Amino acid sequence: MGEFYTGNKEYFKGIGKIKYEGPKSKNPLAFKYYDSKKTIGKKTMKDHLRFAVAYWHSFCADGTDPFGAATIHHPWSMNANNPMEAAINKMDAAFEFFSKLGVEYYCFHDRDMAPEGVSPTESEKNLRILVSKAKDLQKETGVKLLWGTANVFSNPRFMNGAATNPEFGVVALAATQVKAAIDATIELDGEGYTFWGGREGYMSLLNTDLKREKDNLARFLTMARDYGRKQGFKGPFYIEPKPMEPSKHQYDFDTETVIGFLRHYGLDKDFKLNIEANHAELANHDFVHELETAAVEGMFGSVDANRGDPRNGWDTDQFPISYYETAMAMYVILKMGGFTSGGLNFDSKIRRNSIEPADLFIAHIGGMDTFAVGLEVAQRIIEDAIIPNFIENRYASFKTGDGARFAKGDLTLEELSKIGMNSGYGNIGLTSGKQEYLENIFNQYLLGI
Ligand code: XLS
Ligand code: CA
Ligand code: CA
Repeated sequence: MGEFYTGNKEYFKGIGKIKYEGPKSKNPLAFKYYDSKKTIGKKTMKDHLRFAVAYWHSFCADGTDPFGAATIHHPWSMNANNPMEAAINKMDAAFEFFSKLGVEYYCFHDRDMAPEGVSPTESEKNLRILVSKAKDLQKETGVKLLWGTANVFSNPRFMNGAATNPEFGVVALAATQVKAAIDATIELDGEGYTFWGGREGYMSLLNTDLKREKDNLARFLTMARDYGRKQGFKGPFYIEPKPMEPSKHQYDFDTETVIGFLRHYGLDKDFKLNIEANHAELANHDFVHELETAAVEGMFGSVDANRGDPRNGWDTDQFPISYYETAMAMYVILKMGGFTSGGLNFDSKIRRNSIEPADLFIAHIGGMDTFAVGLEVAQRIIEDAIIPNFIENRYASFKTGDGARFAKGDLTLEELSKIGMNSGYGNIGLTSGKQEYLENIFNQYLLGI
């Protein structure tokens, strides 16, 4: 192929391969900080960041919101004679976009890629046709699949949930989709498979058997895990926490809840976390809190890169723009050795009034630049080691003497209490936490000083 892929028709006309032009460039269609080949530490930016484009937001979402109709009219859908033709055109547009932007990965739901048919058999057939086209385009462009998933929340049949639905028949229909989506992920060499429990939760406890629903969810995930492994899928399964919306309460509330759930049901060896920034915010957590919580438990998998709006409480899925947030995120990710199977998937959508085709590029360029800056800042923090050393030294009292015995689990409560008794009140523990000092240093790193 040439510099980028175009099918029978070029959808993003007038936009070529997006290039790195450096921080002084005013070209909206150029990278200012993301220089794919630049080495940071031991790896290139590209290998650190493992960017993915989300098929659903970028090629399916049309700006519809609860108060108004579509504003973004995709040429690949508008001029097609039927849903399958639209899906085929959409895939050409998607791979044109991936190859012009220069991302390594994409992510998809079954229904983003192929339309539902009149029966489960026809739906599977539709998906297989598009998967075979995707396989060819992946080969042609070198773009890879980060993860696949099944949309078992949009169709009205899932209004009461998928795996947690009170009707067994709906649970079985969710299984037909999940099985086919796992097959598609394997066929496309996907590196992971995601479960986001959109409607796996409840609206009211007056109609819900919470224990049964959680058991059913675990049973369903176990079956999916067993099927995937039987078919030779070696990658991680991801659970993506979200506290609410569309349900009032979702079972995968946040990282800590999901880890507890996975361990309780014996799924923690095969499942990891896919952490979304906006969902962290909805759970009243910082994004970095969710990342760190997963990382310290060895459960971190992948990231859905986006942001919410601090002034409202719903899932706005905006593109990341905060250097502070991406620097903190990349610091956690670098500290634990970087991504293994996961990556940074832009689960972000352009605003309803961003209606020019170029807006989709500009949004992704901004997100990629923001993470590139975050990566550079995080690398500085690690190389300089002031912050990591500060944290290490803060716990120095657990490294020697009785503190070390405590850390090893060698003390009883009686012994510990006696140590306290003997030491007296004195000045123990009155050491400054130095938060402001560390925040100031962090700001210096942000400006590259
Ligand atoms: C919705 C979720 C969804 C998952 C994939 O809020 O973010 O898009 O990432 O099903
Ligand atoms: Ca997401
Ligand atoms: Ca979201």
